[in-house]
Amino acid sequence: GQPGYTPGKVTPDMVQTGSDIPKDWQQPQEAFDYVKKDVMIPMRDGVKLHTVIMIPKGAHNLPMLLERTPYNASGFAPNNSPHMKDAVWSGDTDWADGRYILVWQDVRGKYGSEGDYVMTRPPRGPLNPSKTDDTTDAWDTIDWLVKNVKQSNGRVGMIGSSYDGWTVTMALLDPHPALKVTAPESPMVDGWMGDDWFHNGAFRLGNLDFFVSQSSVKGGGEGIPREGYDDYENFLEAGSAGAMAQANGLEQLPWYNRVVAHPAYDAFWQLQAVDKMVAAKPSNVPTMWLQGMWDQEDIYGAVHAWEALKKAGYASNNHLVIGPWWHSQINREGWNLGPLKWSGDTARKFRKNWIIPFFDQYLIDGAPAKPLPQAMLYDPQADKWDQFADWKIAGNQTLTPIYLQADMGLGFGQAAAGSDSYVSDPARPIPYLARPIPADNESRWRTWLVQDQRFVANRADVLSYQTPVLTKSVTIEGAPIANIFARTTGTDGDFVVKLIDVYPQTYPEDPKMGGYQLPVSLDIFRGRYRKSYSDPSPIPAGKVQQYKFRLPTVNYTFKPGHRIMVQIQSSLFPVYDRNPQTYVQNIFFAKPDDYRKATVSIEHGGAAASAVLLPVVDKSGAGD
Ligand code: PG9
Repeated sequence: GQPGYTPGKVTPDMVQTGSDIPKDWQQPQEAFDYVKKDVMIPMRDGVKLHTVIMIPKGAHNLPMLLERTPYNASGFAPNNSPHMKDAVWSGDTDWADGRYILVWQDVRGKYGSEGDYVMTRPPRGPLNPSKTDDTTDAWDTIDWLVKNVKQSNGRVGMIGSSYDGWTVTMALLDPHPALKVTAPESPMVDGWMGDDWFHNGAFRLGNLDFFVSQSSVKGGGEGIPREGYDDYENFLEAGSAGAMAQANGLEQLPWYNRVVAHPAYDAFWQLQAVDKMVAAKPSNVPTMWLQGMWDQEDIYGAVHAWEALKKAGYASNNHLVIGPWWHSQINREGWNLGPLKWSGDTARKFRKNWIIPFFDQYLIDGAPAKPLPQAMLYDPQADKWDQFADWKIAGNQTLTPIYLQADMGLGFGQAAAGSDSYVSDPARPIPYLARPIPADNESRWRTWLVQDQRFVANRADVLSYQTPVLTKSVTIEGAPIANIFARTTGTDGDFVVKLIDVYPQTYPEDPKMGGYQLPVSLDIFRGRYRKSYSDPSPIPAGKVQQYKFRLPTVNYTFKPGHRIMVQIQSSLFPVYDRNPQTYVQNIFFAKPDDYRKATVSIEHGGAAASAVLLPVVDKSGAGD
């Protein structure tokens, strides 16, 4: 049988009268190779910002790497490990090698920090009457750090991607003398022109989720609940962006209300364009401006800030880097971008071989010099980095038009006048990914810019012009410019232009890529802004108009055996809200009746020779 037992007596040690939680629990620290501190750093107005500091044990005379974030400073060291390398998130592993003190700070009003949160808070001035902004907060933080972190050598570097790249950029407007080097990675620089919120005036619908998750609560919030699995259907049924927002309570959010009150590029946007601000107050801090070539969120910022600084005469301390990456992939693994495979982990190698040595040289005594070329851009077809001693800013390049021609041809020669038409129907917008498009599919969102475009090839409202098979390579270095002449029967309309590399039908190096239509550079333009970004005007129905806009900067070679394609369409949904194609005051609030079909005619040849102006370089000589 089973063993029995003797009924026991209750002794005093069995009884707990107080709390099982001690007043002051101390984790034994012997095994830890670092000390982690949570501090509240006072700003000049008394508001305290929550800051996490990780100091390698026994450290002295070490530099500090600072990241200022709205995304929860504590989350950057999420793992309960006694080893600093394992305790930090993977993007910081390579920095946690005992040579740096790591510092993450919650921006004002988010997570553990006091004060009010304002979305990408504008600098002190007309849009911000207070005495603080992210420039003063960075200054005050660095001042406190160098005075209070005794293990430091008094030097600070700042890094961070996206919003955190924006905070780096704001620090550069009045850098504390201890700030010796920075790397804004995919920084948000101009939210209307081409970073997160809009591209050339077309609103990016996914922001509605961001607005809610970011500004409905102090900590981490949720996005908008979805009715169904396919976001194409969800947004189509909702109607306008404003209708989707209203149905989900966004009018409670001050930032949402400011955005929808300013659909055009008025002073609200002009006065927070960071590229203009850094050029007006250029700093001498050595800076690496970095972004992805297929950056699906902030493809505009780094390159425009860098160009503005080069134009202002500050190219010697400002460097441009464009890697073969999706947004913020620099801090993740970079073996591939969707189907494009690289010969190694391009992100980690770049962090280890370039970013860290670049920082070391300014922050660590005796570190070897690490001169950076003016620009480094990945060459995706050659699968290697190119270095440029003089990367040309837009406007200083020689542009070679590649013209739309009859019979859906494309070529460097002008063609006879003609046009091609399609019916653009807002009730059937062109998807940006093959449907269904689930709201939370991160990997498809990250790779949509390299999506094979054959999924739309057979739509009657997508025009695809292509060259014959190339016999010689065509290399472009810089920003292509779309220069489209078109008529529409509507009074407003969007134009999406895609520059595409069409792979050979058979591609033995990677058979799955046979016939692949790879977007090299693409963007959207909202027709009402064709004459002025700040003063939109209706499109005169039936009259040829010019739509000229810059596409994202690339370093790309179309190889022999490939073709170049230019694709044109009038919607890209639901990345971008639909243009009703009837001129209304504010597209956020377009009514169901405003959405009408329009016949769009794209002109070619003659006086209306639609083209994409390509920054072609002759690579037959040695070159960079
Ligand atoms: N792209 C995001 C963002 C940056 C700046 C403002 C708002 C959003 C990000 O990844 O942080």
